[in-house]
Amino acid sequence: MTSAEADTSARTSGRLVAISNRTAAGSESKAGGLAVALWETLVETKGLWIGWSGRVLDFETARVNYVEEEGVQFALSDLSRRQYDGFYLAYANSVLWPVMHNRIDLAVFEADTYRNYRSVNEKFARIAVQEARQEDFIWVHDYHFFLLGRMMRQRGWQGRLGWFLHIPFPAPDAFRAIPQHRELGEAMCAYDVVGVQTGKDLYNLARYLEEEFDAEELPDGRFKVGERTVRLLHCPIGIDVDAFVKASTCEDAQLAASKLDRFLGNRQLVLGVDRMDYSKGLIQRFEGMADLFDRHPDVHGHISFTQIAPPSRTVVEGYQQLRQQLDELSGRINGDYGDLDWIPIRYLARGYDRDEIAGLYRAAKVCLVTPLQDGMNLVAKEFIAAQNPDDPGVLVLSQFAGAAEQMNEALIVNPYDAGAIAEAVYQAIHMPLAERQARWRSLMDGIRSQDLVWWRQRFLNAVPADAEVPVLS
Ligand code: ADQ
Repeated sequence: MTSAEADTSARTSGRLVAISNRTAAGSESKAGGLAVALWETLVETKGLWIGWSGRVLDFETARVNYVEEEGVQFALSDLSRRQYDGFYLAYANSVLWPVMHNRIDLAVFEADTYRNYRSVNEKFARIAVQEARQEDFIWVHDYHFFLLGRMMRQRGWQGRLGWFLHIPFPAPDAFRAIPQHRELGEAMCAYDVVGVQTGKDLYNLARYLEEEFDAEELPDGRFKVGERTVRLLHCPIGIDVDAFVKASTCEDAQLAASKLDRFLGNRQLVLGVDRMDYSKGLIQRFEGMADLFDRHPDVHGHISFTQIAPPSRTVVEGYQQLRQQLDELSGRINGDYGDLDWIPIRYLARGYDRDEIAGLYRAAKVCLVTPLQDGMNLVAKEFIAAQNPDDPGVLVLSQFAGAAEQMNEALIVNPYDAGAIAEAVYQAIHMPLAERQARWRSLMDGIRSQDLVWWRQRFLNAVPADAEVPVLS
């Protein structure tokens, strides 16, 4: 245990109580990003994880199902169809997600969906207050739960309460486009600590609170907002680096890489791995590749661009359209540039497991991570962790991914600029070994020193040991 960890466990005696929409209950390995970060502390403190069971029922229920795994308690609750549609699909993913990713044009504002958002926040606030003990530390996750902390306070919770936002906090005017922004903004201040991914998010959030609620920065760095004080923290999420290093050479990884090899022959692999989401910049990326084929005929037949993008949130408008656009665009590019013995773009609309993905990262000469807007983007970090130190690949990274604040040695591009993507890929495939190694080494040092445990500790250390008793209106 490092001294930072010892410090934290002393300050946070009591359990960790995590609250997130999805939990790791029942998943065989607790390997997904958030689960890795929280799991260790949950096991150590015999903690509690509260969230949605994953089930949607025809009726509303207040029932809580308890599951125990390795001493960790899960308190899970089902959602009714109306709650799932209104809270999850409509408000969280058709209002908050697009607005926070600067796509106000895609937001669908309908008054009654907010009612469901409130009711699901209320449901989990009630469960949290019922299950948590005064000495516990409650750590709420993501945009699904802006209101939950305030609702807990209103139900009498006086203990420590933190919230981490995994997605960007946009410029104040964009956030103001949400009709209920003041209620969301005020509710945020019921948390003792609000964590965001980047310095830019922190700047936007502080400005919003200053402009909207006359928030004042105190000498100790906390913000006074009305009767509350809240610590705003920039806390970039990292990955479990060793797990990815190990995964990249495991049997499943090698198997995936060798399957790919049969297809590639001696062509160089340019790889993209994303959830199919409009924030990930897939259309612009495909256009960037088309531009590369246009500008640089010498790469024809020598590289293969493979994009892995499993569909997500398929019933939300905007996502179906994206699928169709990608189908059309990849067809057009292959039609325009392909040859009897060369398919320029391979686009696989399905997911692969973590080990297989790690094997593909390691096989890639270039990885394209070009979101139009992204809280962090873990693919950028996973790609670096999975590289062969003797012959590392090159990361092409959007300036609008949160990860760009930490990963300067990547080739940073404007994801809207097809020409810039084209030239960055061209530069990457011609980059001399010594330069690739130097860039990779410093990127690897960075993701190692600010990994997943570092992120967790940074957040927990920011929580005041003696969180104040809140004043409620
Ligand atoms: P996401 O938007 O889901 O997360 P990201 O950070 O890229 O995005 O994480 C995706 C995870 O899913 C990665 O671990 C990746 O390996 C995996 N993944 C992606 N595509 C996959 C595929 N095709 N098949 C299999 N696995 C795939 C949100 C925010 C991000 C923030 C994270 C964590 O939007 O900005 O980095 O939370 O805070």
